[in-house]
Amino acid sequence: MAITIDSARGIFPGTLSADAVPATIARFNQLSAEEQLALIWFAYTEMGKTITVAAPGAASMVLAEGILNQIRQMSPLEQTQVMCDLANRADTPVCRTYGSFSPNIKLGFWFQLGEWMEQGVVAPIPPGYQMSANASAILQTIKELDPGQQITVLRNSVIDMGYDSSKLDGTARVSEPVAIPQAVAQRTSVTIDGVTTPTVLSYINNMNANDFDVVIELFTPNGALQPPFQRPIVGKENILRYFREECQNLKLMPERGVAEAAEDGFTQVKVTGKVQTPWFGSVGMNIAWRFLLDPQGKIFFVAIDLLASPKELLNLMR
Ligand code: 45D
Repeated sequence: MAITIDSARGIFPGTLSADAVPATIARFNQLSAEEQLALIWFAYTEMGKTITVAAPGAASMVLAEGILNQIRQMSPLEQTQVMCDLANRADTPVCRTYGSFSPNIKLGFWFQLGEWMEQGVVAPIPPGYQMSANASAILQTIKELDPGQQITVLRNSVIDMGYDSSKLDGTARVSEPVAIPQAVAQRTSVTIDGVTTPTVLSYINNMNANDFDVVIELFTPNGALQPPFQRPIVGKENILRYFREECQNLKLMPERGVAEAAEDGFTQVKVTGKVQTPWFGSVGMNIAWRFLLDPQGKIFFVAIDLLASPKELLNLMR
């Protein structure tokens, strides 16, 4: 049977990903907009006690400045309405602008609103606000997740807000400028216990150097990359755009892995380790990479999974 992207998605089927993340998001999405905002507020402030979020770079803030200043000028009631519109994914000018933002700009936008809510510049969650039993239960679930899963729930809830960007054809996407790759002299190179596959090492080292033009050449023309909890992104052009928009300044810290022969001369490689996002330098997310390389050593498929637990870092079984 010929290898397809669909069949590739099933390699290393014993890999347990953090199903609690999509399950929690699904429960969150059932709440009213007002409850969603309150819940995220409480989750975010609670998390802020143990992990610190880094302020976004100036370059990305400039891109959100227009709607941020608009919101700042509004009455408290209007401000609350705008935030509810975002949670409701309504079709309004602000929601359309937000929908055109890349994930990092969306996060930067909320980071600023959060600061302003704290300072009282933007309508806060009313003091003494009582969440419904349902929302409280979801908050409790979030508090019990590990930090890597908590920040993923938070990120995914923010990304889904605003007007659906897939309906925004014709509107330019707004994303951070692409930084130049790290100078060769400053680069680091990883070692992975059990894996010496050059393509895999080159993938990790060049991702860490933001050298996406090199990373993309490791893929087959019809290759695919599957981010956590997402459908595969197919084809070099789409993957390169994704790298530029969403993968700058990540820190990939693989620890161990296995490489073994697969059918048709392909090789499958599973690597586990930690990844840090520039947003939360102190959080090491538990990650698996599941690569399927073609006979020439090019990446036909790679899935990135957020693992269910640290125990999964040791699971290298087929
Ligand atoms: O609604 O090899 C308020 C890939 C209240 C690439 C708020 C990868 C109201 C290939 C608090 C104001 C990328 C897949 C909201 C590897 C309200 C590859 C604000 C993996 C919303 C390894 C909330 C990368 C705020 C990974 C400000 C796994 C929330 C990256 C902020 C993971 C939340 C990155 C933030 C993650 C979350 C980043 C900043 C999970 C950031 C999360």
